[in-house]
Amino acid sequence: MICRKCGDKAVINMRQHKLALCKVHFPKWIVAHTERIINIYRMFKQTDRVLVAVSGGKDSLALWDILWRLGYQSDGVYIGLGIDGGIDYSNASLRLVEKFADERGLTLHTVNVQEKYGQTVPEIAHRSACGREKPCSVCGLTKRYVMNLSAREGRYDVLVTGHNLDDEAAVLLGNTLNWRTGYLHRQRPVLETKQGFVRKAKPLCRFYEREMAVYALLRGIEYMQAECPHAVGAKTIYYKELLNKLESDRPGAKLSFYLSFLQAKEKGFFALNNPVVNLSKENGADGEKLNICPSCGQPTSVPGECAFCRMIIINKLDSG
Ligand code: Q46
Ligand code: ZN
Ligand code: ZN
Repeated sequence: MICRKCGDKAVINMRQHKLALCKVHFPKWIVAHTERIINIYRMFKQTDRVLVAVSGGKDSLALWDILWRLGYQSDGVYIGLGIDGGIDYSNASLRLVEKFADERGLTLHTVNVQEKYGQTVPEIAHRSACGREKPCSVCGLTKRYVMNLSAREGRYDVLVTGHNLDDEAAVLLGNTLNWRTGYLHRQRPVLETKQGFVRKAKPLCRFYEREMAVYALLRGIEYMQAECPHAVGAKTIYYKELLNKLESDRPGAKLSFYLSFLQAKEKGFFALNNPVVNLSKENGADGEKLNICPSCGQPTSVPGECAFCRMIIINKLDSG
């Protein structure tokens, strides 16, 4: 297998694009293709201030590296969730993110959930009914809340995350299997800014996970190889395995599943006249009137304290 651009030995064959590239041309292609994706979906402009949510994993660090190479004004935010799992997961991830930012002279903001809100995410989850078994729903709520707050406080124009095609296709499969039309309506590469919710974008949404792994390797990016200990048994992992089986029989199936979905949305499928659209809370459903949380000033779909503040207040009462 040889590189289509120079004829050298290829390091990757992207069968969905019928494109094999070498160790020099593949990273360059990733950077250029990311810029195309940013422009196709009008995610942000060169003059925008971009905040990258970095976890220490390959995708978010690769994304930050790409944006830095493209010359975007990008800072990072790392959220210390306080997950240990026997491998000091959160602290080890933070060290890798700090090293990455130092090496490139980039600005990193860190938010330690325990220091700021009094408890780690597993501790909050342990006390709240919804998180007794797994802390993931508490974790997701906390991350969305802190990311939005950090982007607003820092006056960033857009918040970007490292979700790749495998992530997006797995979420899409889960939502389709259950016909969660509200979530299908909201699943997009860009969520516009709205009443206190910062604009969000996913510039890696058309890259396969394995492409980002090869990119990180070729760029020498040190990332957290271990999965979060709480990810074991997650439904999205199962959906990813199913999609990988499909992909190995039909190269390109994953990409076409996702892109056909986006095209269908452009044609008006999953449009607003669906009464269950309000099921999706991310950035608030379109047309939904948002309220302001009296405790923290962040937007919320229900009157009174937002879901995050309610969770923290109830936990403090329980532990006090
Ligand atoms: S970090 Fe948090 Fe994930 Fe760990 S606790 Fe679950 S949601 S698995 S992306
Ligand atoms: Zn080449
Ligand atoms: Zn609040």
